[in-house]
Amino acid sequence: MRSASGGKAGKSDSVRKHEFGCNTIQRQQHMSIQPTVRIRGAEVYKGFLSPERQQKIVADIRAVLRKAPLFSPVTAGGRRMSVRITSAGALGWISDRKGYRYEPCHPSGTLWPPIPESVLDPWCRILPATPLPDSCLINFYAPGARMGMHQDRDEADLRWPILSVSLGDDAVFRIGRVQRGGATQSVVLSSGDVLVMRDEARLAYHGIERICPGTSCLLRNGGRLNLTLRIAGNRA
Ligand SMILES: O=C(O)CCC(=O)C(=O)O
Ligand SMILES: [Mn+2]
Repeated sequence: MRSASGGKAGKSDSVRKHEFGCNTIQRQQHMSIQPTVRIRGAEVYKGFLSPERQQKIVADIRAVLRKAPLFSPVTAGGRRMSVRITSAGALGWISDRKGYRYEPCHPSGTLWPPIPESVLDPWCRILPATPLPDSCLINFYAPGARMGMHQDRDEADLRWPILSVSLGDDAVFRIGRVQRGGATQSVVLSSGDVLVMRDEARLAYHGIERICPGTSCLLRNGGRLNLTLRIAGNRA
């Protein structure tokens, strides 16, 4: 029995070596990171970033903010948003009286700083086969700030995923359907959680109902930072 299967085992061992040693697609599938929970198709990776990685990202984002300070955007209708924003990368999202769009420069006229490597790390680990993002929108929520239900649809190609990193105080994230209105579901996003919206969830309406002050001591003065990595421009 042993020797009979030994001969066969020798052959299948080499097949297995080929499958897991040489076939990149199978290796990626075999090793892919699985979400903790899915909500309306969006993937939530709870506790994905260790406290050390979170601290490194915050330090790197503080350096970005020194070059590209947070600002309070207004909508085309003239309503001031409660979140303050800025960006890193080749393109940054802005909103003003002319509407929503991506721009190569901060409103001060300087180019957005590059996206720090520490921020790219979760993208590379969760989405290894996807080209690198060219935009990182940085949202800062002080207590009381929120973000209304919306779709992310200002990017040139809406098929690419969006990956969002939560840092600091907890937030109640709400997600509905691709059509406006109807039932929604919510999940609490805590510091270090990563959320990915792709495939059927890519165009789902979503928003931040509220943040929960005092739930994290990552940020010296409290509040919540959210980083969304996007492929905003055209990719060949
Ligand atoms: O703060 C969040 O978790 C969501 C942010 C968001 O949806 C956006 O910036 O488009
Ligand atoms: Mn969004």
